[in-house]
Amino acid sequence: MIYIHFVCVLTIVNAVFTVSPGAEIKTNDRPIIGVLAQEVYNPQPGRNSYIAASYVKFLESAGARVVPVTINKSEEENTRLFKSINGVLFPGGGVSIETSGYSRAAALFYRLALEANSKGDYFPILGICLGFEQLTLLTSGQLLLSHTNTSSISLPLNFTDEIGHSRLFKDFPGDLMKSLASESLTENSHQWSLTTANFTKSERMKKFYRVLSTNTDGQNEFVSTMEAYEFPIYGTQWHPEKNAFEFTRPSIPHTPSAIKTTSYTAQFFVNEARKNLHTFSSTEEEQKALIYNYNPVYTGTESSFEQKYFFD
Ligand SMILES: *[C@@H]1O[C@H](CO)[C@@H](O)[C@H](O)[C@H]1NC(C)=O
Ligand SMILES: *[C@@H]1O[C@H](CO)[C@@H](O)[C@H](O)[C@H]1NC(C)=O
Ligand SMILES: *[C@@H]1O[C@H](CO)[C@@H](O)[C@H](O)[C@H]1NC(C)=O
Ligand SMILES: CC(=O)N[C@H]1CO[C@H](CO)[C@@H](O)[C@@H]1O
Repeated sequence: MIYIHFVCVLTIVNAVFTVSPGAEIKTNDRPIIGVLAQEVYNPQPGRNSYIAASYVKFLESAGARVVPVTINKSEEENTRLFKSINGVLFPGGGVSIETSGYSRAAALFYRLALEANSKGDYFPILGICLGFEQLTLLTSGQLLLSHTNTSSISLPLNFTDEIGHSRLFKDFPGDLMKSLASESLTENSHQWSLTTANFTKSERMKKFYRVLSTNTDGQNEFVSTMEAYEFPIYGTQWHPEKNAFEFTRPSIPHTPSAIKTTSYTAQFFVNEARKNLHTFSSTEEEQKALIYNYNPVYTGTESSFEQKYFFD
């Protein structure tokens, strides 16, 4: 391994002291990951918030189970949930990154993750699209986003010189990296972007994140993939989950390399969650929290998501 995360080093050191020499370092092979819900446009009884099912399938496909983080949970409830789960995903969507229930939950999980990781309790976060934008606000404390012409377009990734240090892409096969750099395998569905110029203006962003790839809408270059230097925090402005699980838009690629992009991104993030050892206090509490208590609804005829989970 060329690069070891410093928090990861702390975890390994702890493990070395608690297991006999030569024994396997403890990992969690039953990871449970929280996915943030967000407000719907037209609330109805029982349908105040939703999670697009593609994010759930994305995580499940790599061996994780999912717990929904619904928007009405109190800070106490979410703090308790944080101590029970092994990572959190901030999905894409269309709510405010300043005032929504989604943004409140994201801010709490982000703060708790920084605290936990600083103490050697490895807790990963993946922000996708809106989740990437949310991470940008949480880290910089500023509204750095610019309008871009990037709704429904798939693009190749323009990898930066930093790619050799990347943790996120480290286990991607070489031929897939070549395809990612030359073929349009990453679907973009956003109207706001973090331009490279605005990233560079923010000292906090520059200190915190390594930029792994950029893209352009023809006018402005924007950051499309970033990972924190010292925390297991990752952001993609593109949608790794859509390639395998969403078919509603012609811009979503489904070639074999596109599907591998979904798989390797999911495996990377779920493997990060395997380094976290949080557990629910009882099997009953775990069972009650899992997304298996809800049924996805077919929404592909009326929305850009094939299936959604709805919540109160
Ligand atoms: C980010 O870029 C936009 C231009 O797209 C600009 O209006 C805005 O002020 C920039 N934000 C910062 C903090 O520089
Ligand atoms: C936006 O980008 C598309 C290509 O993805 C292009 O056809 C269209 O003209 C662009 N629109 C503007 C306003 O630049
Ligand atoms: C890729 O990024 C470099 C700078 O990092 C830039 O010079 C080049 O034009 C970009 N290519 C594309 C296709 O955006
Ligand atoms: C039970 C409850 O408090 N429901 C609220 C959850 O949040 C949505 C959106 O903010 C409200 O509309 C519900 O009333």
